[in-house]
Amino acid sequence: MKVRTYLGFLVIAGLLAAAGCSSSSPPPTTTTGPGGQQVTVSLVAQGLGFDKSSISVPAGASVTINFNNKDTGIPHNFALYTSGSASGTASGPLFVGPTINGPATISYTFTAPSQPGTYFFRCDTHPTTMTGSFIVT
Ligand SMILES: [Cu+2]
Repeated sequence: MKVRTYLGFLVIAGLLAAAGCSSSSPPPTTTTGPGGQQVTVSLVAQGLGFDKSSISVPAGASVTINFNNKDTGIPHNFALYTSGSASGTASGPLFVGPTINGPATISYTFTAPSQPGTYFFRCDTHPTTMTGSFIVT
């Protein structure tokens, strides 16, 4: 009788501990929906420069860059790298858009990195003067 009561207590205590554990530490979840988000960014190249020094998008988003090269007779593009410097040195091309001669427009579409962080974009024709930060949130 006495032993039976003690065992019952142990079972109840075990159940409480298990319930408490599962409710206090839920499994980690990443909130990237299926297909990700859709983001459209406009980027103008004019006077050998971009109109933006930084572009910010959600991680894993489907990104469309509506690129407008307004420089007559001058080729520009948009290219995304894992990292780079103000002198234009870049590593790890993630996306390289076709170069177009201005005046012209083009739409670049690619998937943003799934890892948040600060990446690097530039015009490959003018890698020291046309650069910016590509921020993934
Ligand atoms: Cu350029």
